[in-house]
Amino acid sequence: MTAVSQSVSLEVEDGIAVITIDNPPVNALSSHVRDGIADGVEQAIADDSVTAIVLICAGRTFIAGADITEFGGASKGRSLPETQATMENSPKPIVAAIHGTALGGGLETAMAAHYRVAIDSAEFGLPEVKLGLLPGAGGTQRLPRVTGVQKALEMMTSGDRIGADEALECGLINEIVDDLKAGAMAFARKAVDEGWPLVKIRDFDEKLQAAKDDPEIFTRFRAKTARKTRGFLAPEYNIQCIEAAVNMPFDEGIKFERERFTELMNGTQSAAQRYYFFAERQAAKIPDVPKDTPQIEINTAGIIGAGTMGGGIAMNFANVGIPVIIVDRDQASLDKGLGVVRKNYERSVKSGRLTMEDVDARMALISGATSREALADVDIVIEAVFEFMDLKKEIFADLDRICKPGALLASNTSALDVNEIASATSRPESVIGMHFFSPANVMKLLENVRGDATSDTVIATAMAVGKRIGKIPALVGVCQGFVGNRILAQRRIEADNMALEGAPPAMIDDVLYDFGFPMGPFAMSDLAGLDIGWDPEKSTGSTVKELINESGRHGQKNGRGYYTYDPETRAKTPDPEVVAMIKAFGESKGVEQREFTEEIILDRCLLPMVNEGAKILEEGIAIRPSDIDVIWINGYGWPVYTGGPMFWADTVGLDVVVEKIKHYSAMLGGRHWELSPLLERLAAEGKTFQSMGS
Ligand code: 3H9
Repeated sequence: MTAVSQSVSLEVEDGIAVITIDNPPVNALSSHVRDGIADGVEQAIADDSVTAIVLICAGRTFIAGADITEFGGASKGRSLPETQATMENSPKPIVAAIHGTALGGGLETAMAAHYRVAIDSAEFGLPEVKLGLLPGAGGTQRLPRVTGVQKALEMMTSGDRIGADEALECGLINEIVDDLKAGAMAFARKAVDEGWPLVKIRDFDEKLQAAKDDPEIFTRFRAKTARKTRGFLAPEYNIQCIEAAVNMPFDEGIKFERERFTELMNGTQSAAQRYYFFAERQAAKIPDVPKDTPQIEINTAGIIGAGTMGGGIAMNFANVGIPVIIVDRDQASLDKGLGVVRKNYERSVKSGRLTMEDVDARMALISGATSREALADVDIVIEAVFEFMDLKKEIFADLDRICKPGALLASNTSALDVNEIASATSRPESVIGMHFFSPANVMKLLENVRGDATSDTVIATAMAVGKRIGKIPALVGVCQGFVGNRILAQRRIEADNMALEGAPPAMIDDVLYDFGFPMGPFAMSDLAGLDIGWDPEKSTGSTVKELINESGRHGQKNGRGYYTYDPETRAKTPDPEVVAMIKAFGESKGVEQREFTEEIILDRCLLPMVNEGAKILEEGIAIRPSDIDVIWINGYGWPVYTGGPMFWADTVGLDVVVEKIKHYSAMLGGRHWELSPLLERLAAEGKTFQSMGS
């Protein structure tokens, strides 16, 4: 084996040159990989004993894309298109041998080979859209030529992967092999022996014809995905590039792709999304809990409470094959809870995401019990009952008696003191908060809450099990509301204050919707139910909440809240009576009525969140600013293309943020406007949250 570059080697076996890329962890296309591939191909072409070339990767995966850490830096060595041209123009056939994930630039490299083979577990995708980008090395022009326009649209705007079977069916790969290297070499030999042509995807035009005949395909696709892609530039640019593939010759399409790619790469959305990519991975790292900390082996789980949360949490475990026991007080509650779980799964059958067999297999993993004694042998218990401290303490005392030593005991509390819950046991080191977000089977965020005594093993296990069940875990400390809800509460205070000062709730909601949130605070309250925590017996019209509930408005559930809801379509219309009711209440309390602009509303909603985030960092409740962003993006719908509250504040400029907070503090007062010393210091030093490192 000869080294071609620091990460690429070449070996000739029986007339086949095998070029191996070994650039851990994911064989990203660093400059030495791009140079190594091109040099390796050139050496193989020059070697008369070589008849064909196989491109393969060592380690866990085929090339997973461009090296994202190189983005924004000075370009070094050959560009990926140059390397691809060397491959595509090779007079000897090149076979890409794929395992793991061929993603982004990795798939684009494979598409510049003449043939592709893969093992059956391999996956393929162009996930650039998730980084606010589009495939910038010919992917937008080659993929639709292979898969047809509809599939390319789906793959490139979602960034989702397809499996080897689907790739074979649509022509993205030529064969599925059992033994990757031997299979690829045999394929290459056959290509030579049988004189197969040097296939260049750039020359395929057949599969573009359907879209040429039906140009409306793009209009329909845009309409269908508009809601999901709202605010994002990258999905629209991906679509435009596929349109270019249909309407322009290949080389012009490549030029169009390059221009659009460069524009996205230099824009703030992609900067935010690339930042988020690393932030999510960083959140998994706990500075004082080493990577090799021993973990509890999780083979079985128990959930206390068969309500919406409990059922949703149980689904996460069943989805990855972990048997789970749900405990509730009586059979009727259990039956009801399990019925909801089944209905949720059946909805996935209707949408084509699961088969009926999948549902049966998952339901078979979920059992019910009416006694907590059933949890004696499980490895992890997650309590998901109402937020009453006394009830939680009673449950944890019982779990302490019942559960085997070493079991992880978690509470799904969204605000209560995990230390107090742990104090009900003789093993506080085993207790941790695991705060799931509703609906728990859908929402990605998991706030793991470490108590004072929580052991490293329990923390490491909660983080790992979170990842295993498909969540994005972030570790936080104990305080009222933890990170997510504590910040949410600040936004709520200001939203309510603005409503009392005369800003219509719908105006406030619209500003946040336009910023990129899925909905504003008032629409969110209507969805959750306005009567949560409202007691009709004790209601005296002394708060806006009481007034609204007393008027018979309880939110979406009865079609009337801050908005009125169409019973058929659920479409919402602002309710002028509510606006008047809140305004009159404000005036009766002597609240000064003000004029509002979009900028003022946005400032008053978002700046207290940033300020609170800074206080959370000062107190050590969050490990790093980027964890706060991960929490807000995954738990509360903060638009990822602005990077989360802390990244967004950096882009606004912390000096501007501080100045505005001081202005509002002087004008409005209130604890949430008291400037965080950390924020003030960073601004004074001309620094950013990102400069705090991690
Ligand atoms: C692109 O290709 C643009 C082209 O079209 C244009 C070219 C001109 N670069 O996720 P993991 C690191 S855009 C650098 O925990 P997993 C990651 O940070 C790219 N580093 O593992 C982590 O580091 P650490 C299109 C990367 O097994 C470590 O690898 N491609 C890259 O759960 C392990 O990662 C993508 O967007 C990278 N490209 O998942 C694919 N990728 O250990 C992005 C990963 O220090 N990558 N790292 O925290 C992924 O989706 C997942 O990493 C993958 C593995 C599925 C591959």
